[in-house]
Formats: sequence, C-alpha cells, structure tokens
Amino acid sequence: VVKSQWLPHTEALHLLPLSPYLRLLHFTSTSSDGVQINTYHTPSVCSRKVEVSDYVRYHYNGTLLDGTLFDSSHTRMRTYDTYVGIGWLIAGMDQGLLGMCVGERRIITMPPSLGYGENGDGSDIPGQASLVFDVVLLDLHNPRDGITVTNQVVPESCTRKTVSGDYVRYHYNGSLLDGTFFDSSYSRNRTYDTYVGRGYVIAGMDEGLIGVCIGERRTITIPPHLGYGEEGTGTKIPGSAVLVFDVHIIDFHNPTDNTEITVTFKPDECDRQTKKGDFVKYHYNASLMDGTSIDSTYNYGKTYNIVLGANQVVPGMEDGLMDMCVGERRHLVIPPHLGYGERGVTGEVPGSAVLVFDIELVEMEEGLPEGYMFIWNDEVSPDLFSEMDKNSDKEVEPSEFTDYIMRQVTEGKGRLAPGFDPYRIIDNMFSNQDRNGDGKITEAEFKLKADEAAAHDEL
Ligand SMILES: [Ca+2]
Ligand SMILES: [Ca+2]
Repeated sequence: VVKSQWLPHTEALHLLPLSPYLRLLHFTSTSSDGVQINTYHTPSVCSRKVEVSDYVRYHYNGTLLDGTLFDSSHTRMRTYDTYVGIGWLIAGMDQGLLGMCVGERRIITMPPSLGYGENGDGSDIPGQASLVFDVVLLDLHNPRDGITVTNQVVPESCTRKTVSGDYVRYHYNGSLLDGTFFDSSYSRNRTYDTYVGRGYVIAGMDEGLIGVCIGERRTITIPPHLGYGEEGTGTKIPGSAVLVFDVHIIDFHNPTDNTEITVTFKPDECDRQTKKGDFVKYHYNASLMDGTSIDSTYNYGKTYNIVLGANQVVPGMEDGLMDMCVGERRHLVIPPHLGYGERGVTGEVPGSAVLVFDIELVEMEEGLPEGYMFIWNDEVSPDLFSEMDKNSDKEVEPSEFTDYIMRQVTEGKGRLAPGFDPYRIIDNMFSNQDRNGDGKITEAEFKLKADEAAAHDEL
C-alpha cells in the first residue's frame, strides 16, 4: 500500500526539473518504502555523527512532494531542538537524522507511513502525504557527554599546571558548534580573569581550565548541561547549545604564591649579601608571562636605585633583591598580590598580571641599622655641642649643624643612611633636637635629647 502511494510522486518530480532539491532526488537510490537521504552539503570537519539518544538542534523546511511548504523552522527563526531516535519525532525524522554531522545539509524524504500516515496533521499535511525535509544540523550532543578538550598546544616548558583555586587570565573565542561566533575576549582587548574550580564560571569552563599550562592553547567543547542549559543566555547563546571555546592561557597564580626566585648567575666572590636598609643599584628587564615586554633599565642605560625595605618598589621586588650578591643575576616571578595587584598599571601592567623580572645587582651600599638615619663610626666627641657651635654663641644654627654633620661624613667619622637626600636627613635631625622649634638648638635642648637617647639605648 505504501509503495503504490509513493511511486506517483516520483513522476511528479519530472514535472518540476528546476527545483534544486528535486533534481537531487533523481540521484537518490530509491528505497521506496523507507527514508531517503540526500546529503547535498558535507562539512569539511565532522568529528561526530548523530546517534540514537543524541540531542540535536536543526533548521528545516518541510514540504510536500509537490513543493508545497507546510512548515519551516526558519520562518519561526528558531531551531527545532529534540532527542533523536527515541520516538520524540515522527519515525522518518528519527531515522533520517541519524548519522548526520553538524553543518551537514540533507534532504530527508519519507513515505506517509513514516510521517503522519493516513490522517495527516492539521490542515497543512494531508493524509497519505509523503514528506520532504530539507535539514541543516546546527548542534549535537548527548546528555551523557562531559566536556572535551582538543587542539591542545602545550608550551615546551611547563613547570606548573592550574589547580582548583588558581586565578587564571586567559583569552578566548567562543562559538557555537556550527561555527557561529558569540563572544571573544580579544574584541574587548583584555583577558578574562577568574578563579577556576570555584563556580565563578560555567561548570564546563571551570573543568576545562584545570590542568592548563601558562601559554597553553586548547579548545574546550562544553555540552549545554555544563554550559548555559536549556535556557541559554543573552541573545547569542540559544537554549541547549553546545559551546566551543578556543582558549589561550596568558598566566595564572595562586593567592598563596610567594615570589619565585631563581638564581641565574652567582659570582665567585661575594663578601656581603644585601640586607634591609641597603642602597642597591640594579638592572632589570620586566615582562609579562606571555613574553610581552613592559620595561627595561637597559633602555635607559642606567640602573634603578632603591633602599631595600623602604617600600620604594613592589613587595615582590623587595623579596627578590634580598640576600643578593653584587654581580648576581636572578629570574623573578612575582604574583600580582606582591606586584601591582588587581589594578595593574594603566597602559603597562594589566590587572592581576603575573610579572617576570630578570635582575642584576650592580652595586650596593651598606645601610644603617633599622631605625637609624645617621650613625657614628667612631666614639662620639664628649664636647659635641661646642664643636658644633662654631661661632660660640651657645646656640647651634642649622648651617652650623649641617656643616658639622657633613664634615663627620666626609671624614669617615659618621655615616648617613644611603639612598636618601642627606640634607633632608640632616634637616630632620635638626628638627628633632630643636625641641621648641625656634630654629636653634640650645645646650639644654641638646642635653635633653642626648639623655633620652642614652636612656633609650639602655632599654
Ligand atoms: Ca652658634
Ligand atoms: Ca630651640
């Protein structure tokens, strides 16, 4: 019965030679009582084909054999989303979609027995109608799927891989399975930054970003139940969509990280190692983990000079310059909480960036003990006040005070903290002694201060 109703329609094809899909039907091997499948576009890549119990999203035009359109997902502007092969569809579609690739276009022709049978469906599909569906498959997954990681490019050197709780900065291009682009961090010209494994991102991404190396590239394919589910999100991610993220890991760190110090060159001779308070002169090359250069003292032809422990550089650099010999070279990896933090430096260091410094200690000047800005190398003169009071008017003026201290320094009897403006130090010393702030130090003021200092030393 089915066969006899099928055949007359085949004749009808010859009457409509210009219709493109009908022309294709000429080349179809006819199995007159089954589903006919004509693939007229095959995608270049097909990693997977529709199997029984898969969930698919597709567009279709449904026509009768004479070309009458009875239904189209295109006109509704939304895909048809369904399980395949488990009776959710008319039998002809349940069969006809099997083996299909994402991006494939095929014409599925079915006899009425595999469509809507004797009674048809509503007013559009008459009884005993053979049906022709022109289908393009957009999406495919199985509810049992996990994420898949493909196209991995792992850098040669990878000493560490992300674990849950790490903070990752990465770039991504996001697309649907059919290639439709939906989002890119590159378009915003900044990385996406997040903790991984902590539920801040969709479950599939949380999982796909575990075990990555800095510099690694990978494609993470995420089924909807690990993505945006049946609802989708925004205007670009439809419900039940599989998501494909091409990611590039820029850097990552853990909030518990310390500065990583690798000695790359150690001089044979090293009399003394740097300590807090030392004035150090060093060269550096600064870059990001992806190799982007930030700055280099070599460009300026002069060293960077700081006092260690005086908060003149980021904490990670303070760490990296400690216990170092002159001539020594080090490779430092500084996590953002010991660098420029979440804010970074506008135009130079992105927020939350891990920094890489290659440093070389060129010179050091020993600092003073903590809390001191001036110390005596020799015994203090018992008659300090009158030595300072050059014009013997029983008052020490600023110029007398400054001249005296500078002379002690020049003669090697005393020492000022290195790395600071000596005149500012001396000004502070003077103010300290000038108790009533009248710009002169009297003998009484001087003695009071000396007694306090002595008492302090005893403690
Ligand atoms: Ca005087
Ligand atoms: Ca005074």
